[in-house]
Amino acid sequence: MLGFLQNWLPVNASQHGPMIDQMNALVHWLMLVLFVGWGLYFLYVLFRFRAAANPRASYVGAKSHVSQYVEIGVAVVEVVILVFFAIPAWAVWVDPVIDPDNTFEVRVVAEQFAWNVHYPGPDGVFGATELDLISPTNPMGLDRSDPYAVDDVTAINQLNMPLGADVTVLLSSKDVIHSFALPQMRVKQDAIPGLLIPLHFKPIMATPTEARFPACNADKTCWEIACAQLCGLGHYRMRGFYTVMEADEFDVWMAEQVAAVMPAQPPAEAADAPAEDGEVQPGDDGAH
Ligand SMILES: [Cu+2]
Repeated sequence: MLGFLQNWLPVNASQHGPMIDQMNALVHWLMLVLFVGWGLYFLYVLFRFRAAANPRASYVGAKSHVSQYVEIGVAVVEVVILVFFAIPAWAVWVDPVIDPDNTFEVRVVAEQFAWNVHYPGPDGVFGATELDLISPTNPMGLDRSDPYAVDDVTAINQLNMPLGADVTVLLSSKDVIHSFALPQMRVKQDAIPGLLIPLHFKPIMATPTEARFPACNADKTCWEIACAQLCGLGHYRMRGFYTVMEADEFDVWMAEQVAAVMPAQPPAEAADAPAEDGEVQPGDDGAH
């Protein structure tokens, strides 16, 4: 079944992905059994209670208690599945073990109809954001006067992340409910206004060149951030892209972004800056 489904599934590029696919295959098996079983039962009932053999309706109905016992049995099985399997599995899923030395945090804020991305920068702390500061040129409302915000990097519809890191996406929405879907990561989570929802996964495969924006459009190999929840008239064009980079490639890219947003340093401070940044961002050489 899994092999059959994989004809249509996108490539699996996250650590937990195989488990999702396995579950998907099990659910398909279950549905196949139910479909065939109920289909056969339907045909039996059509034949058994056909009008030609039953000219008068029966007003007595079934007298045996079999259906009652079957229903109780089904209820017991469902309680067991819920309490002993589903709830423990959910607890593991929402509270994953994260390697503290290898985390990568990013904020994603959905809006009609785009994905806003906010990286904390080399200091690892997200700068303050203010509703009043939101504008077309500052869709996150980032307050650059906050010391933590000076090195922050923002982007629209393009999310980059390092390979092999424990990624946490802090997801929220500005307006309506959207759904943040990364098919290759087997990740899908509603973005809900007023809530900050953490989402964990670990990319185990770098995005191949042919799947990187914009050349991927022609080959239909893009790794897309799809909005998986009908969110308004422009829902169809709420399309972002994401790229998993090798860790050193990501560091170089991030250093370039930070250099672009950091204000020009006065000469005295500029002398200190490369040494400070050099430890955090190995790819930062020559940026100042
Ligand atoms: Cu949307």
